[in-house]
Amino acid sequence: MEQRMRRATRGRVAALATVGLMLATGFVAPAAPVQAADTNLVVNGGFEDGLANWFVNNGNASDGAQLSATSDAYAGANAALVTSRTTTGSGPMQDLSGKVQAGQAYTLTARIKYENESGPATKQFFATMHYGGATYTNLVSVTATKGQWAQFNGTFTIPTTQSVSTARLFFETPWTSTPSTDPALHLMDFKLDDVSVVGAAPPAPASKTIEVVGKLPGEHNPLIGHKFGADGFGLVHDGRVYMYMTNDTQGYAPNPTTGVSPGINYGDINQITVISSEDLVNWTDHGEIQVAGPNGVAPFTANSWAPGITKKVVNGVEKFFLYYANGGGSSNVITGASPLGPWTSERTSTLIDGRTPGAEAVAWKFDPAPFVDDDGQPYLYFGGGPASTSMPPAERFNNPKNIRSIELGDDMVSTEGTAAVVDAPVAFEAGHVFKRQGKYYFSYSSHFGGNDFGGSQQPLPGYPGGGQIGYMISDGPMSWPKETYAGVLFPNQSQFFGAGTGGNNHQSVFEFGGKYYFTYHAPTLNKRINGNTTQGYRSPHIQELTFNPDGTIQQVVGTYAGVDQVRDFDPYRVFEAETFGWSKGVATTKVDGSSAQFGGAAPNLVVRDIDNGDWTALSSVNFGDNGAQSLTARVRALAAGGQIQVRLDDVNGPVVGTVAVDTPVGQWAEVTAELDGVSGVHDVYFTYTGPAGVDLFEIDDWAFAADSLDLPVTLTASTRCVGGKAYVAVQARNDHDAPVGITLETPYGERSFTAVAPGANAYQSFNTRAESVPAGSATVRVTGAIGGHDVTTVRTVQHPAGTCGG
Ligand SMILES: [Ca+2]
Ligand SMILES: [Ca+2]
Ligand SMILES: [Ca+2]
Repeated sequence: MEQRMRRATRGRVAALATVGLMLATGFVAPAAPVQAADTNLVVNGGFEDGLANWFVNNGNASDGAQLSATSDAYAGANAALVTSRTTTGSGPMQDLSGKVQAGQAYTLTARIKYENESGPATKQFFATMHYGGATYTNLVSVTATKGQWAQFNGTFTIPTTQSVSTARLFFETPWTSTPSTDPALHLMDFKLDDVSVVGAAPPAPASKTIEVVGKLPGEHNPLIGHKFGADGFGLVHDGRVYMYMTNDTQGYAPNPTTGVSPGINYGDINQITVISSEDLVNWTDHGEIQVAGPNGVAPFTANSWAPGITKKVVNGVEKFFLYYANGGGSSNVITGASPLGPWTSERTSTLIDGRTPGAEAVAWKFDPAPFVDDDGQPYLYFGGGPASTSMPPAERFNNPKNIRSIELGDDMVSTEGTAAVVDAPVAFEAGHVFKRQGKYYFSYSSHFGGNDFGGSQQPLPGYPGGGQIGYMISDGPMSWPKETYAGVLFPNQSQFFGAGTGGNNHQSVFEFGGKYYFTYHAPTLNKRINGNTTQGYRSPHIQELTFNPDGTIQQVVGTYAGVDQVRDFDPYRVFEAETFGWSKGVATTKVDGSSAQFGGAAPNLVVRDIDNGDWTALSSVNFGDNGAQSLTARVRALAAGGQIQVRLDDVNGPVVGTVAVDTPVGQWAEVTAELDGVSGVHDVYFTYTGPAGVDLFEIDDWAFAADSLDLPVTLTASTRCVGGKAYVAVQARNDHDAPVGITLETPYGERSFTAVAPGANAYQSFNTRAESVPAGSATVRVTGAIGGHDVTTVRTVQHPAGTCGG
């Protein structure tokens, strides 16, 4: 094997820096190494999917070529054709980073052909790996005869010392510095087909699962403990609160050994995380919306920070409009058919950018927050960052005039008119508006001060300090002079959560069930993972918002306790297993198919990374007076011997049922367990047990079944003779502790009774209009309520034959 170094014409320092970063996370074997079968690491090696997964080697700036599909294939319908090569290294490339491993041996095969008439009779080709920087290694070579398919077929072993965090396979001709002096010899076109690299399966990616209990039982902040989420924006719809958040988990990469992740990199974030709750304590994970980036809903945007959402009926259809910051330079919107999508982009360029009238001087055209007024007129608030340097430093700090309000079009995806200044004191970012009792409230995050102002500046008396949430009260949604400033709504979160929790914040306000709530973020989960050190990964929090009689707001105090649970959890339905009050050691992942609870348009997730000792829990579940009879779970066993224990009120509480996950490994199935003595209101812990060191199973959804609810009733039926006719007499005594309705049905007629009191009878004697009646039965329907549930009990009662005068 020949190894050589080349001069990288650019990017070497950056590439090496990346290698260093990746080294910290990439090289620790999974906890339970399994001898996996050899795997082909090349995707679309036969080019039957066209050029998918292939591109032209671009390791040096001078590299370049045209890559196309050709029907002149060695096998199948397609091969790749490379033309217009500018260097000997200019050839088809596929990225195998994260797949090949140091110290492993691989077998490489491929077919190659060249046909240029002016080319040599034979030509050597290399399959080469670019390990980043200037490190290239020729793996396998073949000498082809012009016009014939030649076969690469060889093995290579990656040295144990080789960094493979960047590993890109490509095909080339032998290197020469000035190939253009004889292009027919060095830069010929060639065709490639049937590429494979077979060897050990790729290593499992490092786990992102949060192993600590990040949300402590009994506490309601942070909202979730199994992932991060920042800049939360609350939307109330159809009895649920939806929280849309910047996906801080996207770049989270804890070192497998130290557990510490590199600091957050906002530039990595192009997804928005969605969770929802009907009680503000048990939150369902709806996963991430791939908003931006090449595979995003709006691929013309790169980032998706600081979401803001609202709903509006447009052309008779209720739609959901999700606004977000495309980095600092612009803002955009995507449209949802429901709060959970599906999502589409009605635009092909950003909504707010340097062309937006009135926004030209705004440094950061980000943090878009929508607001729809009672008359249906929509507005958007956005902006932030350092103010114009043309201002005197003190004014620049105190009244930067860097936030804007603008009218949205009726379609919600366009703006109208010119943006107006929001003159918020010491404003920096995170504008938001809500309306209460005819007044408009604008809140925002204040500047941290420092070097933006050519020296330290002091806020004017009454103005907010650094990194606080201030607010203003106005009579109009577009009128925000500095005089409308009303004070600090929320100090910096570090005041409440201590060391390591400072930094930026971003708030929203929503009304739910007659109360107002304030959302903010704090890196409290990050802090619980790493002690007092945090790396900037933020978590969503909620506190109640309380108003004074004059409409001003009482300053919010951040607590781990959070807000009260607004209603008990109803267990008697199918609900997603990715719904947690609290959890330990689990993660979630999106799966194909729709949600059993939220319907066909909604994404569905499952709970994964379930190890022995992990658990999930629900807060304040109401089983009713009659209680639960069974629990059914939809599960996929991943190992034999897994169990789900159902416990009440504590992770070590009494076991009231055990579900054996004894279904075939790898298949989704339903498992059920009988429950014993579960009634009333309890926290419910699902504790997971089984063999150590392996993932036990995944869970999709749960359903509790209530004890069969029967209304107690005592029935009698007899026959008698009146006036020469046979009668069937039916009597039903209400043995329930509340009034019930009773209907008595016979072939000879029926009669209904309402509100039959406890202990009272419903009685009717039905005339058969015959001298005799054969033995038969009557049907009795009893309707009433048990533990708040409407119940109908249907019973039958036999009567004997009867004859008059016989
Ligand atoms: Ca092929
Ligand atoms: Ca786990
Ligand atoms: Ca699910």
